[in-house]
Amino acid sequence: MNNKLSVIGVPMDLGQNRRGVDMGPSAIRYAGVIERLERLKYDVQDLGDIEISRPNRKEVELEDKLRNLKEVTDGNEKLARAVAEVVEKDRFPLVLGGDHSIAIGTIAGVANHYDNLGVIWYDAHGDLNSSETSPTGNIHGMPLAVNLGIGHERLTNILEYQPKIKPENVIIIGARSLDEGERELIKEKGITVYTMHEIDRIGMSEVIDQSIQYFNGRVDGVHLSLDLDGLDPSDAPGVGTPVIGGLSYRESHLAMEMLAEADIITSAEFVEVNPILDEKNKTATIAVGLMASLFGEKLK
Ligand code: HAR
Ligand code: MN
Ligand code: MN
Ligand code: MN
Repeated sequence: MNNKLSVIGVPMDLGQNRRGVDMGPSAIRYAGVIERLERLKYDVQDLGDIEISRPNRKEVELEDKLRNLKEVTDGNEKLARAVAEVVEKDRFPLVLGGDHSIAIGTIAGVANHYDNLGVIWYDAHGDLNSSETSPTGNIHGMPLAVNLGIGHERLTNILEYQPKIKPENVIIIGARSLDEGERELIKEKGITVYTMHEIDRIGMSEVIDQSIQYFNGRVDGVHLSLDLDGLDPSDAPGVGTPVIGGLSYRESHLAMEMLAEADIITSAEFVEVNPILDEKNKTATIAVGLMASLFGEKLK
């Protein structure tokens, strides 16, 4: 693992309609992320937060059926540039959300440094909607599609290249809430998905083993995009769109430890922590625990 980490916070809550997720980076810092990673002997640089401009209007605005398109685009452009700079300095970018729309910027900043970037999308949702299929107009339900080059041109073309990633290099883990259009896209593109059904049948250990094997020889880097709503709401209550029947803290912890052991993750983001909806910062604390495991913290 790269021993130099750069942490970037993204106080973004405009990709959906519940306020509070913009405080995610503060909650995660409060839960001790920097100190915890420093204890693991990393050179940790905290670059602070990307500035997200608030929409100057009273009512939410839909542009081309997309909520807050301008602000989400602008924020992601800034994030993409900041992340690209980190990668160019040979440091590991660790991005703290913020709603999941920020994966548009994170992956834009990372993907052009690789020929074949693999992506693990750890999430209850597929985030494969576009304005045509989205039931909500919320951009946080679209970032994986955008990274595949599907969606509004202003989003797909951030940093002026597209697509960012290939469908055969994506693995979704934890899915249990997929919209009709998302299912169709998964079929059409042949995207690998481990739904809760498969995870229950074969176990997380096998899921991660298979994922590591699948990526081996196929990709030259792996980005982990971890949406805390992939976890069950009993473990991670502080998220905007909780879905019951999710992954436990234990399964997630095991997944992170196995990824650490395999040493395949080259960039990561932890998103959708909403401290307003949380119980005593439990979700941010769990996020930090998962990050520590991902970066090699061991019990013995
Ligand atoms: N699929 C629904 C939509 O598009 C819900 C998306 C919820 N998204 C997240 N990201 N929290 O995973 O609106
Ligand atoms: Mn998501
Ligand atoms: Mn989700
Ligand atoms: Mn651990």
